Amino acid sequence: MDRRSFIAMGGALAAMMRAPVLHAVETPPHADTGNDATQPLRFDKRPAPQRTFPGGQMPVVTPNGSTLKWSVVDGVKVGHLIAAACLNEFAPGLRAEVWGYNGATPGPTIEAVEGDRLRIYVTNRLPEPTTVHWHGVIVPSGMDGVSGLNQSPIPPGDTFMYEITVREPGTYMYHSHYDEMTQVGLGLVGMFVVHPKTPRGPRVDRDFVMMTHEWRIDAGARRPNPLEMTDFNVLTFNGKAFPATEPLVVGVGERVRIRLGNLSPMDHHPIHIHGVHFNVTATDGGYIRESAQWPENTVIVPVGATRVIEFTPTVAGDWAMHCHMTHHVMMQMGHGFPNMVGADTSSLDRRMSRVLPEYMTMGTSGMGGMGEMTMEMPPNALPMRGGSGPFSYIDMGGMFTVMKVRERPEDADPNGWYVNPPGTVASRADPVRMRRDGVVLPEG
Ligand SMILES: [Cu+2]
Repeated sequence: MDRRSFIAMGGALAAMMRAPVLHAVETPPHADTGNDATQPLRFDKRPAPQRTFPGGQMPVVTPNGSTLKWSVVDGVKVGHLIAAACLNEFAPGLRAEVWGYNGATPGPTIEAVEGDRLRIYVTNRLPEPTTVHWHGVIVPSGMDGVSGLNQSPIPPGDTFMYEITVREPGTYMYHSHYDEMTQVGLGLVGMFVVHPKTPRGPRVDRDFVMMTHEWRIDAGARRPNPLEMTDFNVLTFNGKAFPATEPLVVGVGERVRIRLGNLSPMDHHPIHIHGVHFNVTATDGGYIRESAQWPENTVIVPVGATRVIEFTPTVAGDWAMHCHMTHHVMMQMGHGFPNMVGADTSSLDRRMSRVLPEYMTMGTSGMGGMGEMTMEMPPNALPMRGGSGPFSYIDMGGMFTVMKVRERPEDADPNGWYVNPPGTVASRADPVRMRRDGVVLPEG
């Protein structure tokens, strides 16, 4: 191939990749929190959970999300998933057009009981074919959803029917299995929970579903870039970046289950929870018998896997829950900066101020305060952003949320902060006390 035809081919390829996606965009009601970037976020109080599943099991709660509605026809649970482009507000100030199910990413959580017969219609309103794979659920081969291997892809505008009986209780997922890089990357993912007919292990009081994802959204861009392979800059729990992540309100002494799922394109997420020790009780391969459960503070959730953790909080408070990869609690400008830590830029700043009076080099003493700075930003961007906390600004964003452990969770305001008993908050040391304790500052 000569240089000219190579360039022409490259041009055609580039044009193809920029091909506009033409279709109606549905705006899901819960994708917009109704807040703009200047207003503090408010979350609604959730009604007390009711034990509506066999053996008194709790229904799952998907923070920031919803559960798929069933209608029952001749004993079969019938549901409908519509794959389409939709707007997702990642956090106030940043929206992008993603691909989701029923107007959201992740799609509604599918919740069923062991032995249920499910009939799920899938309508394709995407500009290209799609399928749905029921990740971890054992189904007939022809219902497994791998395009070309198990079925023909669903053409745009068409509706296919999947019918399965869920025999193995557990924590699973669902996602597109056609053009996975684009479709999973753009958000065609969801969780799939099957409750056992007879409860296993200790009865839980709270049952949460949390799905991790990662996105590349350049400042000002309308859509995430599904071609990104390494440099993700928006990290989410259930499609939201902190401070838009809905807090988990739980009670002291309650048994809490969190079902974590990861369909990020490329990264495993070590999810760390403060204030509790937990056990890993199940994966998408089944339950872990009690003698084999492993206590942890951090559980790594690999790409394409679920991890179920259970614990009983004993200490009331506001406890951080986040991915422990430090770049996964940052936003769009969290990396890709020149390293200025420790650099002396005073003479540069002096000279720059002659032409730009406001100029100041940032990052020389670390980057902790950057989220609070008000900078001129491109529209639709969250370069560096966390959220306000009870003491000061919380300088983490992305895959971060707060678990609010309360003595009386039924009365707790999800927007409120823990009131610390006197004498239990770290604060400035008293010099007299320091001297008495023999703490002497070294010279320098
Ligand atoms: Cu992570």
